[in-house]
Amino acid sequence: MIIERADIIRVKNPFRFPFETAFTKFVERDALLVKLYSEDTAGYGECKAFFAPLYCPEDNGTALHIISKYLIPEILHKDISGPEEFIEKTSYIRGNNLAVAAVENALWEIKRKKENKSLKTLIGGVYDQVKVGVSLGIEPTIKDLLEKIEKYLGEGYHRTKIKIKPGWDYEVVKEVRKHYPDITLTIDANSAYTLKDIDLFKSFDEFNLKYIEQPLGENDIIDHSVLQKEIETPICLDESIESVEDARQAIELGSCKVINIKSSRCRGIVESIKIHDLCQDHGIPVWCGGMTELGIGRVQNISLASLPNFTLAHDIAASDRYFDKDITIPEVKISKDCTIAVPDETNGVDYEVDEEAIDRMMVERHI
Ligand code: OSB
Ligand code: MG
Repeated sequence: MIIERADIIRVKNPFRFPFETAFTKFVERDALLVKLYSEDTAGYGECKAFFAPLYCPEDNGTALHIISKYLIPEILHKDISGPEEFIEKTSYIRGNNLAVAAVENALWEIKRKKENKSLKTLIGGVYDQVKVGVSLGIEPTIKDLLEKIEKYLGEGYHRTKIKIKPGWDYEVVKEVRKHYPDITLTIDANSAYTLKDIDLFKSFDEFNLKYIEQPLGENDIIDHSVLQKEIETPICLDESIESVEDARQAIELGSCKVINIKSSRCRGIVESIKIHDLCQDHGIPVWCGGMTELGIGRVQNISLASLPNFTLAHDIAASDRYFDKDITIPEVKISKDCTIAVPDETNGVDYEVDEEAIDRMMVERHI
């Protein structure tokens, strides 16, 4: 495929409600979109970086720099066979996984359109539907959180994840468990703790959590392996896993029993499939993480989650979990049993990019 043109579009889409994590309170999705044109098709990739380097070292500014200075010149007016070759050609670029993944994701879109296949078919997905959970932020009060939980349980979400941070942890989880003794419950610390907090993590064992997501340092696998040996509850790594090598080391050290795969954090779908396969070989279940993405990223996540070892509920909520208006037609909706249908050639499920919505949300365009 020859890439004839590349646009980078920055959009802002307000959240319906603020979403607070251990590292910041989000009020909107500020995102870069990469649009690649090839002959009569175009494909979008959504960059999952945020407005500041809070979740990982990248932000929208670094991603814009890396995409425009290094990544687009590797493909513009060049004949490239597809996402795998792009990943190979750009392997000299250290880190900057969110930037690389945005371009890689756009190349997958072009590839699937040219071959008239779904992403699910291209990557070997097996599920027709994927099960979804909800990630709930830190709220002003426990009462507010309980109301949110009630709302999303009412919508049928299969797993409830609550964000924790120092000062919003044990008592909150205890109260939630008291009200909902039987729901599938998980917590996500986004790296807000250290091994000094080991007693806190031991105390969570009484709550029968499905897993505890990323309790310790964002690059750490050593302390996590110590912690995992001290607690019953499985640890799920998020931030710490950026490559199949990270996953191999974490599995060998016993640093986790579950992994959350975000294709963005892992440099794209090519590397994510390798992580998925490795985890499958080692009996480590995976699920698809979220970055409060817009519809373009959301829809790709649905397809990625159709791989066989994605057996736990995903952070792929409906578009209306975050937004009044999303950028796909149709928007992502959940069915009554709280699953989302995976687009493929046979079921007629397909999403288009809503160019008008993008135009309305656009704040910058780089051509
Ligand atoms: O750690 O999983 C995370 C959102 C932003 C950054 C990191 C995380 C999250 C979420 C929300 O938990 C997941 C979603 O609904 O997209
Ligand atoms: Mg997480």
